[in-house]
Amino acid sequence: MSSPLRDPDVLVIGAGFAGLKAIVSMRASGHSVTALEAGDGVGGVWFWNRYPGARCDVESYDYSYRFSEELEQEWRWSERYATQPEILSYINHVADRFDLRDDIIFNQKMTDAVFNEAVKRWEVTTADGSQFSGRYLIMATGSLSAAKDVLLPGQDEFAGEIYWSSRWPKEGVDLTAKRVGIIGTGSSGMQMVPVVAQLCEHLTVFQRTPNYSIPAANGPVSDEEDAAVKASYRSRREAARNSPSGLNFLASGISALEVSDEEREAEFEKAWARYGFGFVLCFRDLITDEKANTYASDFIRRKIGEQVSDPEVRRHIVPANFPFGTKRPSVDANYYPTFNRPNVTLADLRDEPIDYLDKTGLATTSKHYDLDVLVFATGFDALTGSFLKPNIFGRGGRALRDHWANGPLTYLGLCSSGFPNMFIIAGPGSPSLLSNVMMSIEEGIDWLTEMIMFSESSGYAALEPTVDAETKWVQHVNEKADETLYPKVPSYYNGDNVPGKPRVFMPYTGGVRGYRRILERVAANGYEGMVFSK
Ligand code: N01
Repeated sequence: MSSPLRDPDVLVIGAGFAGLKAIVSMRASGHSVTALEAGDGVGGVWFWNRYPGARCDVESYDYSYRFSEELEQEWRWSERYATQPEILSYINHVADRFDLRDDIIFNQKMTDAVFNEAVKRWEVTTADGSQFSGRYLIMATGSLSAAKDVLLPGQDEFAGEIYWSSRWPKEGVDLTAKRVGIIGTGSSGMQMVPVVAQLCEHLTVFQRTPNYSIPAANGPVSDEEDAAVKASYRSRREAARNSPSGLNFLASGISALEVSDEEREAEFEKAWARYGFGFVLCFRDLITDEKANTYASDFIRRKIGEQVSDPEVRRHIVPANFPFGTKRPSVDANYYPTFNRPNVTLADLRDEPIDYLDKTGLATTSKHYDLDVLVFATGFDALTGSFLKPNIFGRGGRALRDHWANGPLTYLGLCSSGFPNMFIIAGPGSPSLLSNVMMSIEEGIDWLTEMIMFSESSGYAALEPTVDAETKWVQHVNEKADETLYPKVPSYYNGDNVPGKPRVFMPYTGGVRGYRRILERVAANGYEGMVFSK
């Protein structure tokens, strides 16, 4: 095994799904590559988010690499929705199978990246002071990897244990006979609650905004199902590539408004029973038309209510006042019935906001909850956090933080003007979090690799988007978003969950297929919007 280069052609930051794919593609295109990874193993979010119940809410066969048919054929998923340990095993398998560790340096958290214009190289410093450089910098740092900072009054006083879902200890946590509190009811909280409730003595769930969730309908994958997927994997991947979301669901072409009540109800029942996250696609206008969405929201509220026996809990837990899907919905396994257990309490923070923590627990404005363990499942500085936490300086010493002060500015969600040879994977302005992110990662990196090859074969040393192309792309992202209900609702898509963050809708809503067509057109036109320099 050779040691990774300190000054390769390409520096990749992160060794999660995107970082590993970047190594594979950069090697294949003849580049030397080194990935710097903050953790001591591969996996990115799947390395850190080891909380009880963590699993993927995209189907395993779709949430996996498509770059190697051999890999597709040899890996055997055990469940429709894979658990975090299974996904981490898969990522480790990929790293081993393709000898990717040869090009990864672990325990290296990037703190600074500076573009040296004289030599046209990115100079990177990590937390322990180590220095690296690369002609290209690929930020494969993830859209949901920078945990949101939440500090409650008196947090230091609490004598119990505090954990974060996004940094769960590798060695696990013994919750037996403990009084546990979980703050947050997004996907992480909702996945954790049913599992933790079975492990601990008592669980209190501190909920601020009740969200919508669809049942996962998870289950083991039979040998017959596995064989069937593997026999037609290419067509499955093609269908996903040509869908709006990159999931294995084709969007319905039918409006929820143009069918009878009975037909609509039947379609909702079908989606509820099987589609999971794909519920959003069961009619074409659930995210664009308020009336269509109201039908879906009412249906889901009814279904949620039916799972909860206590009318008082039901009153608090059924989401209201915002349309289904506009804030990222969850896909759950037994979340709502968990509140029928005698050892589970729901605390509604809209009625009783958190006041402070003290030695023995958490006080809301109306009650003190005695706790041994407090878990923060409070989410992420989504889409921009992992790019803006490090100090990144582009041409003329301009900070990315300043360039993005009023919201992220990208061309195609892949690069930013003034930051030559720096590329971001599944970043703001790409379908990213509105898609099967595995699809967006692979498509984005394939396209970038082609563009780099084009640039080099034409004798160029640096490339970046023009200001004009970037401005028009951001405008287009906003216009597409304005055709939907997304911008109307507080969510992390809009930056609303982080105090002080500019309110801008960040992902691209034009769909995986629509986005790819734009990428193809840009490439066919000689990478219009990019400026290449010798
Ligand atoms: O984070 P979230 P998450 N006081 O931001 C609450 C992906 N994911 O880690 O809505 C009290 O969704 C906050 O309340 P509110 C998936 O894309 C995927 O759960 O802001 N409460 C909310 O309830 C997901 O969408 C999988 O009012 C506070 C919760 O904390 C994304 O990651 C699995 C608070 C945060 O929810 C993020 O999910 C897990 C405060 N100060 C996650 N601050 C897969 O299956 C926040 N909250 C692939």
